[in-house]
Order: sequence, then structure tokens, then C-alpha cells
Amino acid sequence: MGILIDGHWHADTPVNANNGDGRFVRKDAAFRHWVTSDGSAGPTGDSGFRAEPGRYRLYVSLACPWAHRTLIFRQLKGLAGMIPVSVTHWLMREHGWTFNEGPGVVPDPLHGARAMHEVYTRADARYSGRATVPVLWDTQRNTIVSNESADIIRMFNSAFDGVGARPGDFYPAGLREEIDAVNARVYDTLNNGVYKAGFATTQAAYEEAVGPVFDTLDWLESRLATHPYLCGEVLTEADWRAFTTLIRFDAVYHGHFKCNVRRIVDYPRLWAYTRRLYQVPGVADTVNFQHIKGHYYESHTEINPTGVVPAGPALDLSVPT
Ligand SMILES: N[C@@H](CCC(=O)N[C@@H](CS)C(=O)NCC(=O)O)C(=O)O
Repeated sequence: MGILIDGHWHADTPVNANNGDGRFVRKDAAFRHWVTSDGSAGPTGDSGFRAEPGRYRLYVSLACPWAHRTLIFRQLKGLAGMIPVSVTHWLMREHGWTFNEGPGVVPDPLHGARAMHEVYTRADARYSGRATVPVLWDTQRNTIVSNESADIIRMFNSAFDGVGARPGDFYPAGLREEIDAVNARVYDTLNNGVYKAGFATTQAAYEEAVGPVFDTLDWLESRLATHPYLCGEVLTEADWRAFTTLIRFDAVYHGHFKCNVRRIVDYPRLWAYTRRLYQVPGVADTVNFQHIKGHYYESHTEINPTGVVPAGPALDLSVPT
């Protein structure tokens, strides 16, 4: 683990940076430009990032739930042929995310970077901050468009529609309010909630985080009683944002992050739903349990000092009958 300060890599900052009371605090992303269909400015950042096939490259880790959602949207929207991807090694230690050789790793052909922090300093030689994934890189302006997955999935959802993306709108105008409301709760208490529980360094901070994780899982289970998806009859962004945490839950968050009140397999509707989403064409290709389990159990040596990766659980991800 480490951090860039003025463009220099400091290898010794712990992953569970907290505010002194044992609570894990996630920092906001730094590059917030938007790719748009005509190159006009998006909700934040500068103009000049027009949607063009082959212009952008996506940097991800297959372990990371935030990067995962960008990969899912790349698949759903048929963007794989126009937005190539680099995949980091699953281990994140003193050099942060690297491109060390390993199964499933796809190196960086643009800069020959050995680690993600080099991609950040290519964009800004004096960058200060964490070198997180995902990153959307612009090969024309040679900079990072965005390192915020929530924004990147919105870009992928619509910006490339005029240049050959697959039709499909996962953020339809009529459902936006509801999607945003579900996202807000899911982000705070589930996507990030499991991290707050897992990286808590005091009993109080852990208990404050773990309760809401299960309150939200119970709430999701009840929402699925009346509708097949979280916002009704159609698959939306809210489903995919929940999915990347649900698919990791029993394999890593239940054990490694101590979110062990219940498993997802104990929630009949939520588990069936997770399997249905997994079976959507293209999605299974984005799920790599070797990277997922290897990353969490081997990287977070302050939580799991031996780095031993557990064998289970045996998950049956086929569609329920
Ligand atoms: N706001 C970012 C968060 C991404 C993020 O925190 N990624 C983690 C991996 S799961 C990371 O790269 N961490 C490296 C670090 O913090 O140094 C997003 O959603 O895109």
C-alpha cells in the first residue's frame, strides 16, 4: 500500500487510513472529467472528451468492486471492442496495484507501467493521492478522464450510443430518483459498509458499521419480494452497483471483513437475484474469484497476517430453477 505525494510514491501508508477513532474513511476521486457524445463538458470537469472508438483505455483490478462495475457496463453496452482494458495483479502491497505477471493480468501497453501509480504520474507529474482503480485514460489528450467508477458507468451507459454501443439504458429518466435513492443507501451501508466493518480498528467502529450492512441486506431482500429488480421491472444501474458487493460477499466479506451475521445464500430472494445477474450475458466473464479472494486475503496483511486464502465457499452460481 502507498500513496503519491507531489508525484513521489510513498510505500508505507496503511490501507485502513482512518480519522483517529478507528473508523475507515474513503477519499473522493481526483479526476472528474466526462466522456460525452459530442465532447461537451459533463456534470464536472472539462470539455474535450468526445466518445470515439479506440480513444480510451480502462485500467481495472478484477478484485475491486468499484472497478468491477465499470467492467460490467463495458460488457453490457458492447464496448469491449472500442475500449480496451488493462488488468492489474490481484495483490496490492508496497507498490499498490502492479502489472506483475500472473494469470489474468493484462499489462499497460500505453506507458509500460509497472504499477498504477505510474499511470497517475503520467497524467499529472505532481499528483498527490491514492493510485486507485478504475482509471479511464484518454490516449488523445494523454491524461486521466476519470478515476470515479460511479461517473464512468454513467458515461458508458450513454456516451457511446452514437458510435456503436449496444442499446440499453440502465439509468432511465423516469427511474432516476429511485435509482439514486437506492444507490445512496447501498453505497453507504453495503458497498462501502463492508469496508467500514472490515477495516474498523475498534469494536465500536466495527459495530457501528456491521449492523447497517445487514439492515440493508434485509431491506434489499424485502424489495425483491414484489419486483424482480431493485427498482422494479427493469434492470438498472442500482442492481449492478449492488451486484459487485453481493457477488463478493460470501467469498470475502463474510469471513475476511467479519460481516458474518448472515450469508447471501441465506437470503433466498437476494441469492436467486445475485445468480440471475451473474448469468446476464457477458457478466460472468467479469467475475474472477481467484483475483477477488487472492486480493483481499493476501493483500490486507493487517487483517490476515498469514495471507492464507480460504478454500471455500463452494458457490453454485447457476440460475435457480
Ligand atoms: N471512488 C473510487 C474508489 C475506488 C477505490 O477505492 N479502489 C480501490 C480498490 S477496491 C483502490 O484502488 N485502492 C487503492 C488505494 O486506496 O491505494 C471509485 O469508485 O472509482
